[in-house]
Amino acid sequence: EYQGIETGIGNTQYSGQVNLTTTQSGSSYTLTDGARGGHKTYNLDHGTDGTGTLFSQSNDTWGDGTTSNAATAGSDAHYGAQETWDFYKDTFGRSGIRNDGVGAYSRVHYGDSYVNAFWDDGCFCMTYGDGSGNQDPLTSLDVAGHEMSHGVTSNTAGLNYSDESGGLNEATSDIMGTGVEFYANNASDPGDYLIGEKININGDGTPLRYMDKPSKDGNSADSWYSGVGNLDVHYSSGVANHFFYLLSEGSGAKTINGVSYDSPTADGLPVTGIGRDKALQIWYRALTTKFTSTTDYAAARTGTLAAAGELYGTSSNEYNAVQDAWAGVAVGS
Ligand code: ASN
Ligand code: ZN
Ligand code: CA
Repeated sequence: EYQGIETGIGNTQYSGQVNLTTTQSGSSYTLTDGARGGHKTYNLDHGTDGTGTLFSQSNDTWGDGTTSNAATAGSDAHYGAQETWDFYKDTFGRSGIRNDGVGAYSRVHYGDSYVNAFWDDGCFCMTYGDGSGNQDPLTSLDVAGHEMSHGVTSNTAGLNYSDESGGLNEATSDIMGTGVEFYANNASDPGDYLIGEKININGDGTPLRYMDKPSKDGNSADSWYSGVGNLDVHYSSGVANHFFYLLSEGSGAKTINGVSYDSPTADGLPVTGIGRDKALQIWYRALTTKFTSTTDYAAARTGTLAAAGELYGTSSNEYNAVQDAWAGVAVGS
């Protein structure tokens, strides 16, 4: 029977109508991405273990943009995996989470009213809940990019998921998830420096996290202080998220894709941004060649400076901006 890689249509909840890479086997189509390591998307249908069933149907148009169609979340998850793969490949030349060309898999509709999404190194897979009450499914692009980036971190620096290294692990996922969102350049979900702005996780339409001024969430740290590593890793991440925003966009008020930001610095001094593309290159090089499991904020400063020096030279604007952005979050001298 015929077997081949196809381009289907996904009617997603968050990203509008998109192209999805699928596979045709005879008269059926599945959410199997033959162009990206065979990444598959499964329906757990409220289960909490195993893989459930691979999304499979007799035509190649998936979901209807609403939660009443199970394949809508499947479309968002498949799209998120596809864009995350392409982001890493096109931005860094990385081929999949382990850089070995092998795809992972996604599972949607995990459990009942589950308000989270997570990467699991054991199954080499990612999982999405449907949310609870008026919260929405956790299948947005930045969440997909965030979760898969935990796999990248595990396979590179291996940052321990506690203390300051845990904050750096979380921030790496927010930074790369944001990179994915900007990379996808989707009109329904344009790039921003907010995390989880689409999923109504707080029930009042506010995002989960803010990179320009992390304390806007009521919990995250804007800047380093002794003891910041005792915070939950999703709050100690604020220091590095703020660093990344400052390095990319600079301090002060700014509007990007219709979202307004304001990013005051800890030292009151201005930071001139070098653009997100260069900031991503610096962070990725540090993650993959400088950071280790025990890297803390002081070492992250040293590592990103070394990366910037190698990429742009130690007397470059980029190198100086890394210094200024860390000073802006009270890290280092
Ligand atoms: N969604 C959460 C995260 O990626 C899951 C966890 O607590 N690790 O941070
Ligand atoms: Zn995370
Ligand atoms: Ca976002």
